[in-house]
Amino acid sequence: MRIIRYLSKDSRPVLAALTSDEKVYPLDQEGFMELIQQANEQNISPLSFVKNMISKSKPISQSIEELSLLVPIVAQEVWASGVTYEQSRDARNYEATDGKLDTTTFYDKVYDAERPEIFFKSTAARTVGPNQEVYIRSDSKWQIPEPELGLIISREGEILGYTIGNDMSCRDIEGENPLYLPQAKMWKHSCSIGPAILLAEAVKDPYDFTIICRIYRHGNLVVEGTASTGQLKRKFEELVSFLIRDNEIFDGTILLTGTCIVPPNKFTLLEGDQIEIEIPSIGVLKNNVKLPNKISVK
Ligand code: DO4
Ligand code: MG
Repeated sequence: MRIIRYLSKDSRPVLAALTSDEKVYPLDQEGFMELIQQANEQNISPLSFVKNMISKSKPISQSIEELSLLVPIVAQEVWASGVTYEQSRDARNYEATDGKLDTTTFYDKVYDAERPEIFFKSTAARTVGPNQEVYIRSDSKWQIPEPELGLIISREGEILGYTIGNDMSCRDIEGENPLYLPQAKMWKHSCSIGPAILLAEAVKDPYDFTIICRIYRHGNLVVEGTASTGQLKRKFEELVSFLIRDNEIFDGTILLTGTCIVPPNKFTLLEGDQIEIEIPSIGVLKNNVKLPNKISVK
């Protein structure tokens, strides 16, 4: 069972359940966390709560493709884990050593350390949903999408659901100096989330998600990669426990779990590219790339 949000004909956001046969049932709740709270109040699981509600209603006539989808949860904060996959460690080493790979780095260290890398990625205002534009920076020449599984977590750190995230990143800015990480990771429209939240209860093995990334330029497929959350070095609970340690997070915080697909080193995103990130049981997150008002950097 998945949860989505879409814009009604009269431009109101609607929360809805999306069943495995792709039927859409509007729900009464305003948002995902309200649904979780009401299920808790009734002492039943979110999945049973949603099943009860849709058993008493009818699906809408439109298909999911016909809907104007919104970000499935308006998360006040999005956090992200880094260097949780070998592929990311190797790519970070490549950019940090100017492609020479002649020395070990702090990326090797963090990959093996007990403490994971966790950084602040986005706020609700910077985050976009399905079919909205993600932006590239005007002062970077090496930009990529980072396709990642996202965890939706409660303030206590319970994993409530899974979604797809794009941690847009600038390889040259981060490679120049790790202290530039916030600029390499966070700017307007640098994070995309969606199209749905898969309820955690509906997932047998979260280490068995396939993640696929496709990038199209002028309609041609120019990058394609596939990976599995089975390649993750850490456990999701471990990442969450470090995020909430001595910290206070909001209900419905998103934690991205790191990238395991890196486009070829020569590749950079350009305005007009189309990014698709697919996790088959969740959906396909599609975003076009835009270079907003270019400002000249001296
Ligand atoms: O160290 C930088 C962040 C890496 C990252 O975002 C990732 O591995 O997904
Ligand atoms: Mg990342």
